Amino acid sequence: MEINESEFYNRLLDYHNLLYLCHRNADPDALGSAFALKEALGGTIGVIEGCDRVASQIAKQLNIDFVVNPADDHDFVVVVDTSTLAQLNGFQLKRYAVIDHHATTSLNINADFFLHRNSSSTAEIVLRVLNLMGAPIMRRAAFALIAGIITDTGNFKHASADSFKAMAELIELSGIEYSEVMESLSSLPQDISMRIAFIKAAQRAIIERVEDWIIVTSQVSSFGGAAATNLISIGADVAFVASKDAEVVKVSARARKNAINAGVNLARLMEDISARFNGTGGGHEGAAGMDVHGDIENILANCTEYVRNSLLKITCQMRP
Ligand SMILES: [Mn+2]
Repeated sequence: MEINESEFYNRLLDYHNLLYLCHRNADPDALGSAFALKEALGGTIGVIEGCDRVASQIAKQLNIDFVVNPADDHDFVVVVDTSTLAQLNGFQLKRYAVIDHHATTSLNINADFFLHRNSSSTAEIVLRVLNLMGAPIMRRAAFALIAGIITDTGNFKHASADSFKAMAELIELSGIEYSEVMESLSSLPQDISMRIAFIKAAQRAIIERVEDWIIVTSQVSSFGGAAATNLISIGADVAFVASKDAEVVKVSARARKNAINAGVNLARLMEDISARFNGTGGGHEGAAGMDVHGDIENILANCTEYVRNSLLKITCQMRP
């Protein structure tokens, strides 16, 4: 049965031993929504398999307790931010409710009741429930809900007016600085050797400008793929990062979408160049790699030259 926000919490008040169940690899929207509900109504948070990287970081920072693969010994289960049973890895649901924002929610069919809204995040629905309850929203719950909204809207790329309103309200209520949450959601790796690899890749970068395109090559001893992605994020259109592993030269490449649209195809590039340097390579248009043999500078110079030709060919064709 479909119900509204105020009915949702009124019904939940009847149960004592609630389990808020998040989908497998729970994201900040699932975990944050479950946590805010738990703080208001009591109960236990359960996640299937575990949390994703960002949700784990939030849980650690806010001291959120959750049970991985919980036992089915609760009076009632509230399935949070989950649209299909498959996302629960076969968890045996008996009496349960659903709170969710996904377009298709097959779990609703057998639920005792469900609250469904087409919002950009479950966190926004939870905020409305808590407001109607008159429940105080404490700092940790607000932080978790803010994190859920930011991640589910893709840093507000897919945000609605309601997402901004919810954010403004949460910030106002809690006094949390927006930048604090952004900091914890930062994509910067925690691993120090990976951060060093990123900085070294930037420090050793050789920059080649082809008209308005920037091609970057660099070398690190490990984390080449992640370092290439990072070079793209700081401004390269196409990046190649090489690492030498005994006699094998490993090259990882990444390209921005606009470079792909302009004719760069890294999968083909890796196949062609690896054939010249006695190795194998392939992947996707925008992300590829190869294991080859030869002089590392010469290999990278070949990569740059190949991209230059791909880009210039397209540019020439487009001229009248
Ligand atoms: Mn969600």
